[in-house]
Amino acid sequence: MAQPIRVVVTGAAGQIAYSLIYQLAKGDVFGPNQPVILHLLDIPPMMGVLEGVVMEIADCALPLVREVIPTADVAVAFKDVEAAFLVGAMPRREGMERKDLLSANVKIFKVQGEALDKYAKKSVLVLVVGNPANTNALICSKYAPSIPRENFSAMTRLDQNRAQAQLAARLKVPVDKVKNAIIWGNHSNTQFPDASHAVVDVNGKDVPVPQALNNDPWLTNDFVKTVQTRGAAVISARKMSSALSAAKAAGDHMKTLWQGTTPGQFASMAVISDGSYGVPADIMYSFPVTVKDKKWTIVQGLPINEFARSKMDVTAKELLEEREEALAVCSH
Ligand code: NAX
Repeated sequence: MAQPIRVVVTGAAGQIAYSLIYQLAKGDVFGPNQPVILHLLDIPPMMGVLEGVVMEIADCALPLVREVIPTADVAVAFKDVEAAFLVGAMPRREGMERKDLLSANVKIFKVQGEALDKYAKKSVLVLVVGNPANTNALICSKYAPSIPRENFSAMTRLDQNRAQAQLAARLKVPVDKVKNAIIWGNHSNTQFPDASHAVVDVNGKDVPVPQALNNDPWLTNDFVKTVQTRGAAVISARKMSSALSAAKAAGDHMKTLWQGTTPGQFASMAVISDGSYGVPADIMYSFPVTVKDKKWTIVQGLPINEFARSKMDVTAKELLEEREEALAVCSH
């Protein structure tokens, strides 16, 4: 059996963490032979709730869990961690502008970046889930200069999973028959869910999704809108934001980083832009990537038509604006 690894989950008393921790504890993400020491960070008023989560982890009687460390102290939470799920953030309250949310949350990610820099393993893989996820990841990485920027990513896997599920339903096939749907850009409603490179397995042969759907105009209309606004649709139905599916996506994302992509498949994640596809550099932009040996590479050479170009530019522009606002907040 391998040595245990230390994994931190922030926002550990919250609703996404409640589903995520179970996946980590039973070996879905780091593998069935990888023991874990769970570091659970939340804010001081949530320590009582967190104690209940710790009790439940014990009551799951899962053999891979070697220790659980609940804390409100970033120095304890980030000490020697090899994987970090940064889920905790302030939720958007009624009447709150996007700008207010951004300024409250980027400060959290500045503090956590500094703590990662000081206490975590230099090889730590950091996944940011808390919103605005892309910009939080950028800020976090800027304040952790001793950790490679490539180790930071933000989650658009939930959007990818939503896209894949929508395509599978339209094609009337099981969801695992569809692959390579792409999310470009920001995890916000400017994101561009792109089905033009997706393929569907028909009797063991990969067929482009646009061909299988006869270039259905749905692909550039309702499909895009449905995926962009799916989070709001869940909130309106459930009166709470996506949690089970968000936790599943966070597990999928980290599993991809830890264990790599399957040959012939790519995954979408927001990573630091190097200018690929004409996207401005130095923003955390969601691209299709392949992963090998815990390192991602942006998939190159996909043809981009005029429709895609305009959608990709809109979401890049939003990320540039968020970056300016976030840097201004952090500098005072
Ligand atoms: P909850 O409000 O249930 O939980 C958040 C937890 O974070 C709370 O327990 C809170 O006390 C804690 N927290 C706040 N500040 C903290 C800090 N400085 N350090 C540590 N913990 C802190 O929210 P939940 O539904 O779990 O959502 C968490 C975040 O995920 C939100 O920002 C949400 O917007 C974001 N999401 C991101 C998604 C994505 O695809 N990237 C999708 C799902 C989700 O909406």
